[in-house]
Amino acid sequence: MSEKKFNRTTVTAALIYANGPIHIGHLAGCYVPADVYVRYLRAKGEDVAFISGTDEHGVPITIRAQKEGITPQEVVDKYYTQINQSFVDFGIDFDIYSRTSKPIHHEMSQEIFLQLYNQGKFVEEVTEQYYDEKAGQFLADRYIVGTCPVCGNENAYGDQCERCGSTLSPRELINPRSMLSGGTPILKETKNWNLPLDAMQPELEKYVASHPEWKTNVAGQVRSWLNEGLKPRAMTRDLDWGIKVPLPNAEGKVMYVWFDAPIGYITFTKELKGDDWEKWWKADDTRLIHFIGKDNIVFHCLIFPAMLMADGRFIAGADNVPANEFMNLEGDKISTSRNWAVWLHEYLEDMPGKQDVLRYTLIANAPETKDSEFTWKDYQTRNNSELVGILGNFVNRAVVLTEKNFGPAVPALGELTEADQKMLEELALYPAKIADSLDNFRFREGLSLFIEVARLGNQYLASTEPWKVIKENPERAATILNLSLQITASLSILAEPFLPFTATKLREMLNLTDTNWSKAGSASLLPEGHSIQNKGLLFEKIEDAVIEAQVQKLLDTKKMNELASKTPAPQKEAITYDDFSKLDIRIATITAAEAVPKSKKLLKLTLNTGIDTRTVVSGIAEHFSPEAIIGQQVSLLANLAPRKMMGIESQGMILMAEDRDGKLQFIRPGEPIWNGGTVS
Ligand code: B3M
Ligand code: ZN
Repeated sequence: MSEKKFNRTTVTAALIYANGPIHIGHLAGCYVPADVYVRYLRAKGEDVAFISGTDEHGVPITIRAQKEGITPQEVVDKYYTQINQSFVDFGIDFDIYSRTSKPIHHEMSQEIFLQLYNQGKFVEEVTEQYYDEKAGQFLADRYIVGTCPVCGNENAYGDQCERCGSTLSPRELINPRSMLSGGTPILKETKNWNLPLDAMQPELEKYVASHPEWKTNVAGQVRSWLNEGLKPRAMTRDLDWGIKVPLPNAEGKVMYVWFDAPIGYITFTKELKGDDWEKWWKADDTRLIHFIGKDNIVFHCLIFPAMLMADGRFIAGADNVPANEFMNLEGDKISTSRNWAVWLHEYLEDMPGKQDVLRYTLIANAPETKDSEFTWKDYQTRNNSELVGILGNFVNRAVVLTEKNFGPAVPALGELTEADQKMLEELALYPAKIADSLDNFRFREGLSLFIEVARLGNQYLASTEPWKVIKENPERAATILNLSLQITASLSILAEPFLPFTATKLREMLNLTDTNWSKAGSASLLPEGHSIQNKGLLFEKIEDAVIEAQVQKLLDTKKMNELASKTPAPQKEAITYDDFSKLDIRIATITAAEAVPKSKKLLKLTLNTGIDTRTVVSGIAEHFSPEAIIGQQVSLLANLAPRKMMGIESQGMILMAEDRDGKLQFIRPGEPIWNGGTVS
């Protein structure tokens, strides 16, 4: 940690693209740790601004618009609303959650762009860029895909390979193809404004070297970038969705989304703080912390600092960027396109009131040093054995035993035993230990220390047994329960960063108003006679059926994905209308059905065809039981020449559709129609 004295902290959480909902990977990687940290700073009474919002420019937005058949503006409106609501419901307590499409942000971005331009910080360059002639458009970033030169992934984007994490430029892709037309692009000249990161490398090296405290996964990535040698990077694009480049000779140019997006942090601070905003970005005694996922490291540790340095009016780069690795889900990478995710809005609907359970699981498994894994089974175990079994159990016993024996008030504290003293000494150490974990962005460790406090409470109750002592020595029982409630009061303060809903409930139960972090660990948070109120269990056991339903949802997704990856058979040779009109296809009803002896596959069906009653032998015995299909309508190819199967003459053929699994279904009218009705 650097020795500088700070008086306020600007905490940012990544501006996620407003092109899809939030999932647990986003939460575990960025938003939950940011919220834990901010709640902790607030609990210490520090001055903090917690800034986030949606990134509403860039190719990810326009590609989504094309997919959904709506305008980019409609895309960002839809997803901003959804994302914002999920965060509110989940309790991520931003001071502001804004959007980069707002006019104030366009102004701020243009102002900063011009500041760089006027100071001669950009290098203008005419280069050949990929261009899709069919679409009449340059192919920036994600509009171009091809084979990754690093790992061979055939679907790497023009700006990044999602498989190996390499940051790319379109010209590095092998076999590039356009996302717009699928065709091979041509090269065409265009002018762009570059930030000469190569020239800025010494300055950036110095900046990075001044932060030896950065997490190893972050420092490692930054190091490897610097070792490779930074290259100039274009800060403009030939697109029509984005912030217009504010120069006279820049028709059809917008800012690179990674130029304007981080400026969003500054804009939103201004929106939040009004005239008082500048000190949050300019003062020496302001600390800047960016929470992000690992795919955004280079932008926050090198490119944005380079922009700020080039501008010259701001803090030149964050003090820390505690980026996380990725969280996987049930053995597979989380993926929006494969729908392999636990979506926050769905979770909130499926598991009402269980925000803290998810937070707990995500923090306990946070991908702080390496990729981690979310499984529903682990979620259930953490809830049932840790939240219910340890935390909930302790608090419930302390409160219920007190109420039962002494009424809803804190009982008197008598003389302390050696064991009491020892417990209190231990308790007193925890707030500083947890603070040390949180100060150093070790949230998993902080959480497990927090649970140790509840464990300490359970051990204290188990060794002092107030439920037995009460009979002979009510005064002693009063002391034990007084101290148990003091532990509970500490828990209510220490829970705030990790489990905010639970912390609120605890504070209400204990009527506790002064919840500054410095008060935690004290033996005298609750005076004798202070009224308390049981508000019921903190956590409920989660049953197997609930977990199985979630697992089933994922299994269904897996199945859908497998099916989607199979391709339908190619089209057959062309036929004439006359060929087709020779077929006599009509609707008939199955009036009887029976198995064909000695055949696994065949059923003998009797059909009412409207013109006659006839027998058809059909190879569907493995898909349908005879009883189940009597009365059903089917399509019959009626004029297929009769042929014998297993000694039975079949007079026609029933039309079936086969799904990707090879399962058969009848082709039949949506509503019952008359037998004999023709299909043409
Ligand atoms: N929108 C990437 C993302 O959503 C990007 C982050 C911007 S942070 C300034 O993952
Ligand atoms: Zn790759």
